[in-house]
Amino acid sequence: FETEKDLRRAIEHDEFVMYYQPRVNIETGTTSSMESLVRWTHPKRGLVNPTEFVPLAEETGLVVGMGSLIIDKVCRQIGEWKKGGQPVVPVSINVSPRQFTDSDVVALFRTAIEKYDINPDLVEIEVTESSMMGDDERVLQTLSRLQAMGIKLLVDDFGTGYSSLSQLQRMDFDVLKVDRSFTCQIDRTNEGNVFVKAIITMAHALGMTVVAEGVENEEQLRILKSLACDEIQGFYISRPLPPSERQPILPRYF
Ligand code: G
Ligand code: G
Ligand code: MN
Ligand code: NA
Repeated sequence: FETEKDLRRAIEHDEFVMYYQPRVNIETGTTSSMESLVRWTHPKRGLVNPTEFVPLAEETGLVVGMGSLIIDKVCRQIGEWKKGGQPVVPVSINVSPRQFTDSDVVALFRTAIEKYDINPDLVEIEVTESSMMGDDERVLQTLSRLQAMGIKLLVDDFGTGYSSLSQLQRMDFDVLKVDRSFTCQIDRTNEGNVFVKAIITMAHALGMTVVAEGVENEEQLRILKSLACDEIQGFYISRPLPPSERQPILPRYF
């Protein structure tokens, strides 16, 4: 449990580092993208996971300052990979609802993309439905502007309370990420498969790429393939890793 004061200091000193977890094409085993996931290098506690501080950051509004650091950090990392001469895959960034309402998120992305001289199609944004629940159209317009820049938009945690059908009617998302809670049912019950199948069919009809999150074993991979899922992410492929352990960044996993 972290205090607000602690978190405020973390932002001032930029105590955050990003880990990267690949998203893999289910047919070819090649990496299509990576999700960036924040970690806090706490001076006393060491590496702290986001489940322990992102909720407090969101409640207090500190997520806006933290999010600005993250956008810069991820774009800088993409620029470094690019300079390293390797082929680079796109990287997705989780953007909290308040980042859309309480900051000029278009300017943040534009500035970082120009600063590190990267192509906007190397940047993707993950949002949950709560980002889009405002009473005005501003968030939708902001998302459209980001998409017009060439940034792909992903619906995160689809199927949970935070992400559902109404969201898909309001925005042309590029990619749908099926929440882990569905994936962990598919190798156990036939009913689990039915839900995932329905989500995949709908997403494809809407022109979206489908990613299953939280894939932990081969059986899940096999079933997802039979259900025409496009991509998988999860411990079966790789845990999130820091850039130093992410070399080469474009392995073929199967
Ligand atoms: O990496 P982990 O599974 O512990 O992440 C837990 C939660 O924290 C996830 O819901 C994820 O969306 C959120 N999270 C991880 N990284 C970031 C980030 O960079 N920004 C924001 N806003 N949330 C993040
Ligand atoms: O909400 P979001 O999808 O952004 O959260 C991603 C989180 O899920 C990260 O914290 C990551 O560490 C975690 N995660 C990634 N792959 C797996 C997996 O295969 N199993 C489990 N249990 N968690 C995972
Ligand atoms: Mn995510
Ligand atoms: Na997710």
